[in-house]
Amino acid sequence: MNEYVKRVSQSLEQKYHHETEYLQSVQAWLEMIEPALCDDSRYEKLDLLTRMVEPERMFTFLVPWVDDQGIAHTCHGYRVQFNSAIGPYKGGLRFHPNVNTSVVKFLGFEQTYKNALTGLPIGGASGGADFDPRGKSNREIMRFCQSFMTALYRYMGADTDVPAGDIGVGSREIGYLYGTYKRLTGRSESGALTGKGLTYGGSKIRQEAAGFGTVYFLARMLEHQKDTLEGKCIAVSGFGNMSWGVCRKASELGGKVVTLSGPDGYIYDPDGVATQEKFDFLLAMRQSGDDRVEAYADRFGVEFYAGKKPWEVPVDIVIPCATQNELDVEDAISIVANKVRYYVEAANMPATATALKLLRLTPTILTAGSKAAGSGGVAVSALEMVQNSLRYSWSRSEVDRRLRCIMSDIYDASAAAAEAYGLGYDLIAGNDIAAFKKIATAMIAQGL
Ligand code: 2IT
Repeated sequence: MNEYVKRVSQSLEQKYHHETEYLQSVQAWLEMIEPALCDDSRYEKLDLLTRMVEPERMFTFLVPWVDDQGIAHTCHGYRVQFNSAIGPYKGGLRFHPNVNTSVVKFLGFEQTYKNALTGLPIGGASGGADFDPRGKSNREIMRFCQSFMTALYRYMGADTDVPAGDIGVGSREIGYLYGTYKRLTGRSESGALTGKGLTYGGSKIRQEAAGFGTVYFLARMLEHQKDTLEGKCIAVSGFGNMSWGVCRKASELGGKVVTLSGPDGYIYDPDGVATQEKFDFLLAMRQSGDDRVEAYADRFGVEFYAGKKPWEVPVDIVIPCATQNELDVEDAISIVANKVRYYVEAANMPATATALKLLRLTPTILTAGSKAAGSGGVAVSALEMVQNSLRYSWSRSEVDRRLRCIMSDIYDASAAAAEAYGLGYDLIAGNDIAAFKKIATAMIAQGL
């Protein structure tokens, strides 16, 4: 291993040994970008790596709120402003009980490199709270969002830091957050948050973008193999926004998503999640706040496997859409045994380090990482910011066309960088190297 990489990695490990997700994501990336380090002696001279793997700024705040029974609760809120080399901080807010400094730092780190290749001027950020939206009433959600925003509003803004949704934060939460931001600042600053509703500055296709983007990226991988989605079976995890978009676009292109999952287990639908009724049911299931996928099996009379993960199902394509580390080495072994041909990450860091290594090193499986394939959501967020600054709104087909071009460009940049560094068709390394070089160039140009 390169001496400089080793030093940076060891120093992080000493300082942040308890932040496992953050270390896992940074260490995997350091391994990927190593071949590009000898390109420019300034990377080391300016200690660029340290400044690229640690957040420029981060803060935590308390979020007190009162439930419907009048009982007070105190949650912990976070915002990580990771990197501003190429634009204002940009990234989602996650409301989930497992949110902590390690999770928001790993998300902010991945977001920085995900955003870099969209071709739009956005830096990287992430944040959220250890609030559990499960089973909460609408009024409780609103009060929580209002309290959260009173703590965050003075540190964000269209040219500073632009939050959006993530797990547990959808259009309803963005509405309450935006409404509170507007009251606190007295300004209709639509570019301060993305994922807004269509009646007050949101972009068409934003809701679909995460899943559509992943399938557009996958379509380029299939094309490279002179193959198509027609007749392919896909295993998907989760049943949120990302999964919903993947099901819709995959079925439009002739593929069939046969699994969905939740914390309770997974469902297997041999006919595919492929009708409007099923798409709508996913949204209703999500809105119920129950976080159980069994409801799908009850509704459509398909099998439900309690406590199991969908990776045991033999399919052509695997697309993890749920959350970090949802796929471990045993899952990877069954994916290999099932002769899966494409492994495309939609969620952030869905595989453990060993599981990903195993999948990448299996020559019959083509792999793509979430910093490339999972960037459709933030790409359309950036297009939402463009439309807000124009005080204009593009048509669905216009936004969709731009999203498809962006995903295609990310694919090309990843494949080209892999090729240039003699890494063959390693899209994950290619994507990390291309994004690294873009941010490094911007940071060097702007001085220390
Ligand atoms: O992981 C992601 O890209 C997001 N949660 C969306 C971030 C954004 O700013 O739209």
